Amino acid sequence: MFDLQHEAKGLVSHGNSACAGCGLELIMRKTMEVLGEDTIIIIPPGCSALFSGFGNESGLKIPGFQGNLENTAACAAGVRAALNAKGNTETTVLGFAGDGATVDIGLQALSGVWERRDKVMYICYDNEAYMNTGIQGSSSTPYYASTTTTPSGKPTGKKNLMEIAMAHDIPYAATASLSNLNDFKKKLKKAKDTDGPSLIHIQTPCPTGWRYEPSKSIQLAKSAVETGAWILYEYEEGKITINSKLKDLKPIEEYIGIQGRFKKLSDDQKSELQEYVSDYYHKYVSKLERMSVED
Ligand SMILES: Cc1ncc(C[n+]2csc(CCOP(=O)(O)OP(=O)(O)O)c2C)c(N)n1
Ligand code: SF4
Ligand SMILES: [Mg+2]
Repeated sequence: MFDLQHEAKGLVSHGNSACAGCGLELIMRKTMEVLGEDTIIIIPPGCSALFSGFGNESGLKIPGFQGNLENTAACAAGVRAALNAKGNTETTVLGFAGDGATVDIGLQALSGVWERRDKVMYICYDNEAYMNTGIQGSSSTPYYASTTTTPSGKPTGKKNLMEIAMAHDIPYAATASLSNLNDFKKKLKKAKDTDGPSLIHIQTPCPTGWRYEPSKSIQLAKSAVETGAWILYEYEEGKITINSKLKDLKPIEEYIGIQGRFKKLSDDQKSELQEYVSDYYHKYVSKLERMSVED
């Protein structure tokens, strides 16, 4: 799957303690491949801290540090301001945070960066729960997914991070999927080159938290897109492009059937989830299309 020669020279260590099959590790490798070594990374606590490291060891060959769960964006803004003061507007400053650190606990700091137009790139890797501390539900956990705090299935849907970014009218925001690495890399490049704040929100299959066989991560990322559970689109200087406009959605069973987090659902609940996902997909895509026509 990888160009091994390139990987050998890569910026991510080959030894790290991510679980087998972890989607996050592949996201980190692709991110570093595109951004390169002139990058400073801010990582909060969470599974991504497996890469910022412990003590004086790090899994990344770039400068960076681990902040707190609530202040990734604020730390990144501070680094940006210091670089700017030294006349360096080129180095990429990257906040790289999980869903809990983004849509729940760090949202206020992120809103500040977006409102001030700080040139900070932000990636939210969304494994749809607080995984590192034991799979607690976050506001990005999807409808009916079981977590340790929603054992019989989350009664509400995901908070829409892209809508929040678009409400701030930031210059570049996009969703991405591990099932399309070329699309992901293209979006990383655009986000890096944006003169102002940029966001990539990427769904992150997590074998441990979603409870599936580790070899199925890419298959799951693909089914999430094909069933309409994860929608690919970009918001670029106010213009919307839908990258996963589908005529027919695949049945949600293809996505949820191999994940333990949905295994307790009754047939009625599965039908309800099917209706919820299809409805959301069609209504949301129509809304995005209306927004792009109005531009
Ligand atoms: C304010 C605060 N609350 C709780 C914690 C404990 N904590 C550390 S990592 C973590 C999980 C973070 O979840 P997420 O951002 O989704 O990243 P993931 O672990 O899923 O990769 C939590 C709750 C903390 N460090 N700070
Ligand atoms: S818990 Fe999930 S996201 Fe965290 S390292 Fe394991 S597979 Fe990756
Ligand atoms: Mg998470």
